[in-house]
Amino acid sequence: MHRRLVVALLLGGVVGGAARLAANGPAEIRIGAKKFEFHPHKVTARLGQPIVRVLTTEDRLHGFKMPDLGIRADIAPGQETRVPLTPGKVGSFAFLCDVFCGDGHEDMEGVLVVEA
Ligand SMILES: [Cu+2]
Repeated sequence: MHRRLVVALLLGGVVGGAARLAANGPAEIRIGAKKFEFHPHKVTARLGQPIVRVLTTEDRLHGFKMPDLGIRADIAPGQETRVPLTPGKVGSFAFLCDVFCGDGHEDMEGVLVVEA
């Protein structure tokens, strides 16, 4: 009798946890791109907590590259580019535009800070 109650409580906990995860989902971090900046250019995330970068552009095609994490994507006008990530290590990770977009292209960069 007692044992059945414990099992029921455990199952209830698991189901409840799954529902909460589904309801919340990964945190969305919106990053806009335009000549020649990302805004915000500094974003933060927590170690082990899933995020989705939602990338948009206000003017033309840009790129989104994170060399340290092996991530790259296009940011095209009129679209949202969704880039999921579950940070696996603490630190600062640069992102940059890798589609030449004009004279200030080389300065178009930002940083993702992953905190413990
Ligand atoms: Cu560029």
